This record gives sequence, C-alpha cells and structure tokens, in this order.
Amino acid sequence: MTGRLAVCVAVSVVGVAAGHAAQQLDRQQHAAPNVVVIVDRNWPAATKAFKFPRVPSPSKDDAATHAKRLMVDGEMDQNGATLAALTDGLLPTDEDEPGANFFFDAGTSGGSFRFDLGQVMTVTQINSYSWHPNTRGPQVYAVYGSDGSAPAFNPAPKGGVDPTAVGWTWIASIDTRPGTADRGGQYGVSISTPNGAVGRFQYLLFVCAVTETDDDYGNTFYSEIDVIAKAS
Ligand SMILES: [Ca+2]
Ligand SMILES: [Ca+2]
Repeated sequence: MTGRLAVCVAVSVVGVAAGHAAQQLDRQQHAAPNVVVIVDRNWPAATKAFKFPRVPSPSKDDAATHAKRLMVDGEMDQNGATLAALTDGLLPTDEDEPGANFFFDAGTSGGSFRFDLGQVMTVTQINSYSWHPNTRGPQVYAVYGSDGSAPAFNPAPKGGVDPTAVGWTWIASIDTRPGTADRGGQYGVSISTPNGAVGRFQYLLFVCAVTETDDDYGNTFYSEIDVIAKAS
C-alpha cells in the first residue's frame, strides 16, 4: 500500500443555504499529501453552463483535449458515448443525456480508462464533471499518474492489480455521493495542489466504481475530464 498515505481533506460540508443550489462536498475525499480536492454539486438546479461556485467550468482546450484515450478494463455502455466524450469539450445540455456522456455498461461494477498526454507534463489540475438526475450523478473513482519510467510499469493494469505496485502514483480517491437520499445533480471535482504541481505525468489512470448496486444503473454519467498541465 505504498503511496497510499491518505490524508483526509477535511473541509466541512457547507450545507445548502436557503436559495442556493450549490453544495460543497469536500468531505470524504482522500488525496496524496499536498493534493487538495474540491467538490461542488449543483442541485437541484443546474444548467448546461456547468458553472460551479469554486470548481472551474469545463475546458475545450486543455492537456487532455488531444490525449489518447484507452479503455483499460470494463465495458462501455452502448447507450452512451465513447471515451471521446470525456475530452471533446462538449457538454450535455440536459441532466439525462446518455449520448453526451461516457459511462460503463449497465449491470457492471465500473472499470478503468487511461489518458496518454503524449509526453511527460507538469500536471497542475485534474477536473472531472458529471450530470444525472439520480444515482448516476455522483462520482466515485481513484486517479493515478505515471511518467512511465518505472521498470515495472504496467501501462494498463486491470482490476485486481494495484496500480501503485506497477509504476503508478496514487493521486486521489474521489467519492462525491452526498449525504442525502436524492443523489442526482451536476458534480464538479477539482484536484489540485497549493504548490502548483500535482505531479509530473504522461499517463493518468481513472479507476471508476458504481455509486450504488441497488439496481443496474449505478455507473456515473461522466461528461468531461480536464487535465491542466504544462509541458516542462
Ligand atoms: Ca476538456
Ligand atoms: Ca464532453
């Protein structure tokens, strides 16, 4: 479990104040030392603008825009978009728009995918976005980074393989499920660090889990994932 020295980013929940449709869900986020996770939830009202109180809105021009995307484990849902939807800069215009989101197949427990940024970069932010009226709204995933240089590097570790044992560095484990019966909404997650560099990575691995197993529809509708980085 090397590299999993989790520190809780213990910022208290700011409840939904009267008249406000945004909620801050920073609790339950675990991240590597010096990595900070911010979670905003637009609920019950949200718009196609994906505008959040703190999390930046999705970008059409970021280091992931031209990343090579690879399905590492699991199956995509044929009712949804391919992994390209994660980096195309386009956003769903409605809270339940399968064709504008990537999600793992119904009835499966999730899976994993990888971004290849093309070269080692200094990653300063990883921002993920999702939107659904029900249990496919929240995000539950772990993200790892690698420069690909470790002798034991496995570029595509399947489920059951601990990525930290094969050349990956754990960055954060995200769980934005709110403490409310209604889990729908538009979620924005921003992973960053006060010192400017989350790490130097060419590859990012996202290991996604379902938000619930009460039915077959617990896989998150992921609308976009941005990587903010500089090539140096
Ligand atoms: Ca983008
Ligand atoms: Ca998109």
